[in-house]
Amino acid sequence: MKIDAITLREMRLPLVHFFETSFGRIHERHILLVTVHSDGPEGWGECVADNAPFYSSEWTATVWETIKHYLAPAVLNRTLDRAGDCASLMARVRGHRMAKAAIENALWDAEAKQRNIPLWKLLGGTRSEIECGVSIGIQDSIEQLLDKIAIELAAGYRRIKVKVKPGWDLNVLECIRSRWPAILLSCDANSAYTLDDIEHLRRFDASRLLMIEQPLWHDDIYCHAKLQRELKTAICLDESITNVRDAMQAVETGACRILNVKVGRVGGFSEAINIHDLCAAHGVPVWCGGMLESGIGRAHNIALSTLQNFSLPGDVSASQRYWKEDVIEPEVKVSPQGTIAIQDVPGAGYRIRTDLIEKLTLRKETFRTTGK
Ligand code: OSB
Ligand code: MG
Repeated sequence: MKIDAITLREMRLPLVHFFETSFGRIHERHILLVTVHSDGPEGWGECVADNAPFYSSEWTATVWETIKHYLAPAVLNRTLDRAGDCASLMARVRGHRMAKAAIENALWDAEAKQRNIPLWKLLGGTRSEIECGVSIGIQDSIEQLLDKIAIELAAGYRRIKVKVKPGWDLNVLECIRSRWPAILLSCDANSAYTLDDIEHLRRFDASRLLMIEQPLWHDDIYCHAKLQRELKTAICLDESITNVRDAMQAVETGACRILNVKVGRVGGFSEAINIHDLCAAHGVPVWCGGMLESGIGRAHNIALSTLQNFSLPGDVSASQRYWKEDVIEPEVKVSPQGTIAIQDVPGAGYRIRTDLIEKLTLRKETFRTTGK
């Protein structure tokens, strides 16, 4: 396919409920969307960067400028056999993985439609349904958190993950465990602890968690390996893994026993598949993380979750948990058994509500090279 133009837009989507992690509380998302225009059907991609550099150093402003000045020019007017080929065209730009992923994933979407096959099949997926978990933010009180968990369990979700931070951790986990002794339960610290907290973190073992996600620094692997040796609970890395070499280091040093794959964090589907394959070869299970995506990114996460070694429930849940109205049709629905059924339709499997997206758009720019 020949890439004729790229449209970048920013849309604002208010969350149904605020979302709080150890690094802060948000009430809405500013989401950048990429549309790739080629000689065939157009492709859509979502950038998972937030509008503040708290989860990662990338944020909406850096993504916008990087795509405009470097990534779009690197791929415009190029002809690609496979969407994944764009990675080498963009490799001169260091980092900026979330920006790169938005472009690469839009190309995968276009390629799947052009080949008239489902995106999940193009990615190498095999599942006909995926298992869903939920990520529940820090609440104003433990009672509110327990109420939320009860609602999600009644809806069928198969794994509950709660956000933790110093002061909102052991007490919370103990309350959850005493009320629900047998559920799959994990927690995510988003880097809220240090190695000085080893004794404290050891006490998490009593809650029999499936995993503790990213307890230490966002860019660390070495100290996680030290910590993992001291804990019974499996560590899962999220922030620290930005490419397949990070994954190799984490797996081979024993820094984690489970890995969270977020396609945006690792620079696109190709690298996500590389990490999936590496972990499969080492017998390390992975699951698909979420970044409060709109339906466009959510559909991509669903497709990725169909790969064989995505063997634990992901943070892939129903549209209505996040948005009053999603930008895709039908919106993502989860069955009473806590699963999403995979559709056998070409592309990402959902219709994009361009009228609604237009209404939510704050700014929009189309890049093309002229005169060639
Ligand atoms: O660490 O997994 C995380 C949301 C924003 C930033 C980081 C994380 C999260 C989540 C939400 O946990 C997962 C979801 O999309 O529901
Ligand atoms: Mg996480």
